Amino acid sequence: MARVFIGLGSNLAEPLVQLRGALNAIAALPGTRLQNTSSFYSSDPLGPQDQPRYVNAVAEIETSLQPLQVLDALQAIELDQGRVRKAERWGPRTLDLDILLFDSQRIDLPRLTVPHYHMHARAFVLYPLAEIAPDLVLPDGRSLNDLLAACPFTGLERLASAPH
Ligand code: A4P
Ligand code: MG
Repeated sequence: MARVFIGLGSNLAEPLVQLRGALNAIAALPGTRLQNTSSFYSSDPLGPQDQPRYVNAVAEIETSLQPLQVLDALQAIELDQGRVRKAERWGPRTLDLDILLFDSQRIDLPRLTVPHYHMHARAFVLYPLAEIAPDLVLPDGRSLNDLLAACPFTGLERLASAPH
């Protein structure tokens, strides 16, 4: 079984509903157990500013699926929840599911880069991650605590509503 962290994000079509739906779908994947979910966070959009705020969260799963099988499954959930891929980079989306970490593997395939390439500097990834895995160390040896120290808690708001 691999220990995998997934970043969830949405800023269209009722983001809280999107994230809850995604968590249910992830929990139902074959060979997979949803171990933990962070709080939901409201976050300033990164990228184009003429889009709504995001809701972000991080989930931890245990899975017997291989990395590309997890990616396929997450992309299927994105499509199922109405995601339309647009050309605009970092534009609004109903649901974005990113594989942040897959055990301590480093993966560099055309379709899949792990750790996710920008996770080390994104508050909306690091703070939810720290809630559920405070002692985490990345494959390159950097600790989550060190990354957090360099990443201010700005533009983030922890939401009171429970993830489930
Ligand atoms: N891909 C490669 N590695 C991975 C991975 N580790 N996990 C490939 C998931 N996918 C991975 O992704 C493009 C391709 O990346 C996929 O086909 C997959 O094979 P995408 O989801 O279609 O495109 P994207 O998400 O628009 O692109 P990108 O560059 O991944 O965007 P990001 O980095 O995910 O940023 N602001 C706030 N506040 N919160 C957000 O969550 N998200 C984005 C999107 C912009 N601004 C945001 C947020
Ligand atoms: Mg993505």
